[in-house]
Amino acid sequence: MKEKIGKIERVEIYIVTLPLVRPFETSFAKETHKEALLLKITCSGICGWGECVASPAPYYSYETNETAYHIIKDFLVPLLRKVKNSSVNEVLNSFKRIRGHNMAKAAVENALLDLLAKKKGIPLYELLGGKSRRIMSGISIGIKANPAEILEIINKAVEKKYHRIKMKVKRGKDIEFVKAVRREFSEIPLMVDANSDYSIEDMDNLKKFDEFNLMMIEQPLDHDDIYFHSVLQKEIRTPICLDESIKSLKDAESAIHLGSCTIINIKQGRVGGMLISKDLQQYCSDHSIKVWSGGMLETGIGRAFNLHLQTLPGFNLPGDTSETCRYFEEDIVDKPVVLDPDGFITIPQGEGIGIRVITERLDRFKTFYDKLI
Ligand code: OSB
Ligand code: MG
Repeated sequence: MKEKIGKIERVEIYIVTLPLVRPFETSFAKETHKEALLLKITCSGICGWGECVASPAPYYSYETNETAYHIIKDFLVPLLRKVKNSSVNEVLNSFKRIRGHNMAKAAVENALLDLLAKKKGIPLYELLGGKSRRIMSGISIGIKANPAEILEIINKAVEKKYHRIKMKVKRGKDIEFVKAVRREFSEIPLMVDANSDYSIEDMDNLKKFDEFNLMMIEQPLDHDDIYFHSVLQKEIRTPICLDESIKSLKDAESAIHLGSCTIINIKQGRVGGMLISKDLQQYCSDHSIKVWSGGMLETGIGRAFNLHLQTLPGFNLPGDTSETCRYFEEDIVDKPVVLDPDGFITIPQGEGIGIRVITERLDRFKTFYDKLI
């Protein structure tokens, strides 16, 4: 991205809190609301939007919306203030001095890319070098009290033609639950996500997943582990997909060289943005590692970034991209994500991310606001 950004006129932060249609439970938390930090950057009267994928609590990653606010306000925005004739790449390079905090950095990068695409009058996927194509869909089902509840959700998803089903598992809510699903749905593309609930001592239990013909098991071991996943992958047939453990290109290189996984869940927020995601996808392609785009229960803004990302070559597995109505009754954007009759999702075609924020809803769901420039 060599294009100059121009003088930044305004940077605003909103935190919105949206009720979830149903609580979302993982091995680490049960969420009833989505709290999202949104960033709006205005330049020559054009505004770009970004969404930070952090949560209020540091259970998925150490970042929270509060730490993201701190990093954006006290470190990233001061660097943005210096921008007069810099390109997006130069700005992102200046961010490298700040260690970690990928989610905060990604939110700023998101807004700059949306802004740049709008300035050029092109959709974001075109700016990224992606192709206009419909993308595949997939749902992520939270942990439920019993298998019957999961079966009911899968029934509806199959009717809607979702391309794959992911179910969350944790110790004690795993093998029997998957067995019950496979009994009813012997053929559906199915995978599980453990969000780091197991340790290498659980090897014997993890081997039991092998009989269910799963597409993959996502992040079985520690959130920052790479080595023990390589030990596990040698013992189980089910392909391992890493999520939490991959926060940079270097992590991916280590994991691939060690044989810790054959699939990577690329969440653009977790790895620090769309551009690094593109590099990561290319690196994985070069090393025969499959990738797909994960999700973080994003509002329509973050969801749009995930959609555009998946137009890049290499995103050939269905990800965690599902319809807005599975999460929110009212989103803050004008175009909810909906499935076509064959289960595919059409990319918004306007300039930038291709969707607009509904001001009235932003105001109604806003729980915090600050003007940083
Ligand atoms: O591990 O992929 C995950 C949601 C929040 C935090 C972590 C994860 C998830 C999901 C949901 O699985 C994905 C989505 O539907 O947005
Ligand atoms: Mg995951």
